[in-house]
Amino acid sequence: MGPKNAPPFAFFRGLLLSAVFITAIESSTVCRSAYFSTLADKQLKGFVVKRFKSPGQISCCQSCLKNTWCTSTNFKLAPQTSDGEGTCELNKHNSSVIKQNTYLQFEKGVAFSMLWLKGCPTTNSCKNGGVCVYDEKKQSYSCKCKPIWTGETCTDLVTCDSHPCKNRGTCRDRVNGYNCSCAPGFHGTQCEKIEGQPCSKAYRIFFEKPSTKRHTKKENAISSILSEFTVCFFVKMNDTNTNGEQCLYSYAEASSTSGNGISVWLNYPKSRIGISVNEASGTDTGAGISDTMWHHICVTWKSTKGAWQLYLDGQLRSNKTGLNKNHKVPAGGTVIIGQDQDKVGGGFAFNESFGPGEVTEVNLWSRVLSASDIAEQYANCHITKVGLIHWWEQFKDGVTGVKVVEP
Ligand SMILES: [Ca+2]
Repeated sequence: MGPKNAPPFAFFRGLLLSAVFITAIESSTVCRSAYFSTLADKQLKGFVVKRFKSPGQISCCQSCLKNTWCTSTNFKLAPQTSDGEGTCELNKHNSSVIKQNTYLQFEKGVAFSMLWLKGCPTTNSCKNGGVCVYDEKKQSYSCKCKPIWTGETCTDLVTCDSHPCKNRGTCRDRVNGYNCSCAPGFHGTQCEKIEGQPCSKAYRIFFEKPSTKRHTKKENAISSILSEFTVCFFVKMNDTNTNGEQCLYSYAEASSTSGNGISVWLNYPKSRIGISVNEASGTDTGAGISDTMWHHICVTWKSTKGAWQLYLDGQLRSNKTGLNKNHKVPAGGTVIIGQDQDKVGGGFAFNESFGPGEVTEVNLWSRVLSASDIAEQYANCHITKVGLIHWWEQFKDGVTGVKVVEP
C-alpha cells in the first residue's frame, strides 16, 4: 500500500528517492499511520531529540512513528567493518524548517526521511488554530478546523454556501468569512449554543414583573467577615425597554450603612452593571444585557486597594481600584435576590426591583475567583466549591411571589 499523493512540498520533487508507507501501533495510546519520503545523502542538523543504533531505515522510521513528537529521521548506514547496525536519529521540528536549506545539508551515506501523516502533512500543519486529529475508523489523520475555517489545512474560509449557521440562524457572507444572526434563544459563532444551557440542570427563578412583593432570600448568608468576595449569577432580562435600576443581589447586615453590605445592580443606569460595597459603588463602561438573552455576570472585590472586577459572559469587562478600600464586609446578614434592602430583610422600592426576567446559579465566594474559574462557569456551568459561602440550592426554600422553574 503506497501513498496516493506526492508530498506537497515542491522541494521534494525530483529528489525523491523512495516513499515508504508505515503503520506503527503501540499498546498504549499511540497509533499513527504515515508515509516517509526519503532524500539520499542529506541530513537535517540541529533538531535531533534521540539517537540510537538501528538495524535499518524502516526500523528507524517505525521508531519515529511511535513517538508522537517525531517529525523526521536521519539514518546513517553502518560502516562495512562494523556490526551492521546503523545510526537512527529522531528529529522534532516544524514544517518550515524543511523549506530552509540551511538545516538540510549534504552528508554522504545519510538518508533523511520526512514523515507525512495521512491527512495532515505534519502534526502542526493545521492552520488558524486547527488541530490534527486521528480518526480511528478512517485510520487516518485530518485537520479539525476552528469555526469559520475549513479545507485540508484549515486555510479556506467557510462561506454561507455550506450553511454554517445552526438552529435556524441566518447567514451573511463577509470579507473575513461569514456572520450568523441567531434565532432567539441561541448564540455562538454558529448559533450552536443554546441560551441558558450552561446551567440546564439547575432550577431557575422567574420574576413575572417588577414588584416589591417578589424575591428569594437566605438569612445568615455569610458566616465570617469578608475581606474579598466574588458574586456570580446567570440572568435573563425579559424587557428590552426597562429603565429602572434593578437590584439583582443584595446582602444587608444591621451595622452597615443603609443596610447594604454588597449589592449588584443591572441597568445602573440603563445598560450598565453596578457593584456596591457598603454604599460605595462602581459601574462598568456599558455592558448592555437587557436583550432577553441569558448572560453570565461575576463581580469580584478585594479590600486591599478596593480592587474590583466585572466579568460579562466569561470575559473581563472592568478592572478598577478604589472601591471602599480597606473595608471589611460584616458577617451574619441576609441575602435577598431581586430587591435592594434598605434595612435587613426589607425596605424594598418598586423602581429598584428585578423583573421581568429569570435568574439561576447565584453564588458567593470568599475569594476573588480567577479568570479561568469564571470562564469555566460561563462555558460549562462548572461552579467551583473552593471558598463557596452560599450557593444556589439554599435559595429554593426562601421564595416569595416568584416561580421556581425546575430543569
Ligand atoms: Ca434602596
